[in-house]
Amino acid sequence: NTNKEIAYKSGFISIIGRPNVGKSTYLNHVIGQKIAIMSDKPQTTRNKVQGVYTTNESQMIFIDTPGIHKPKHKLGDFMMKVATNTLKEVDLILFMINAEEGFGRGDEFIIEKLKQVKTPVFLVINKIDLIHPDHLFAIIEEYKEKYPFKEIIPISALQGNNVEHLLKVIQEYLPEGPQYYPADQVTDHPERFIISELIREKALQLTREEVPHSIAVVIDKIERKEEQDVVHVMATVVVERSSQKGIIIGKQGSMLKEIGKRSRIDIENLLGSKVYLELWVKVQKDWRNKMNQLRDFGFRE
Ligand code: GDP
Ligand code: MG
Ligand code: K
Repeated sequence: NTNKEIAYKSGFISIIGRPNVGKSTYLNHVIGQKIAIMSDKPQTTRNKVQGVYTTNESQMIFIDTPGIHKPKHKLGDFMMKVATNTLKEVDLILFMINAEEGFGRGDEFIIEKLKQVKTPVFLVINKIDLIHPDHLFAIIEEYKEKYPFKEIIPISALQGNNVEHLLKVIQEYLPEGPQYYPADQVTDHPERFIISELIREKALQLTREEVPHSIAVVIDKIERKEEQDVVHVMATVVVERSSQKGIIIGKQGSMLKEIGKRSRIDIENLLGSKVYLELWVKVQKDWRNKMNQLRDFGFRE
């Protein structure tokens, strides 16, 4: 049987690394256009960014995981938790370093985190255009000792050297899977994931063991009304049974109101602006089978 069909592959890829190693440059090169991430606003630098790269053979959903460095600010612990969970749930991690810089404490911190997850990790040595080839071998030898990287791939994100090769190797590691996003979609709202996690966290905190961890929060809309300086967020809490829906809503809507109030405060901190939050609850039997790991990525059917 020579007519074997080649299965479509897809997966989530987290790009981590110290600031300025070239993560955004790499993503922009791959995606082929600038991704609007409002990165000049300090409060958004800790947010997750997605770029989606789609071909006939595969779809790669890239995730920048900024929370992976030093938890200093108010949302720090939560961000660390989100970041570590993200690393667990993705299919592949790209740990990017700058070939010109030596191994530092930031790298040490990241490697400690990598040791806590089972996800395969590539070492991506960026900015090779800036170093002598001999130096590359020394870097590879040094990093081999620190962590069992599945692959070690030198690139220049700026000049595009080896970027295609890296994509090929990434594809080899992706599982069979569907095309999650339309082919023309290159980026999702960067705050989407964190906002859904913030709401999910409040729902779980307030309902305790009455509602299982299987609830999901889907962000339906994030809309910035410039003239009013308010961000309108519409989100749906997805539960599996109508009894759970009752608990989430509470007496005369009191529980949902409290979930909304606490979430709104955190989202306002995150976005640095006033937020109008509209929360809905929906029963969707067996959504886990359908949405599986996607819930955490704010996927919407
Ligand atoms: P990030 O903080 O990891 O997202 O890093 P950026 O993508 O913002 O890149 C930081 C700086 O490094 C920018 O000035 C980039 O132009 C530069 N840079 C990124 N990749 C390369 C590369 O491959 N070679 C060189 N020479 N510079 C690069
Ligand atoms: Mg960046
Ligand atoms: K990062």
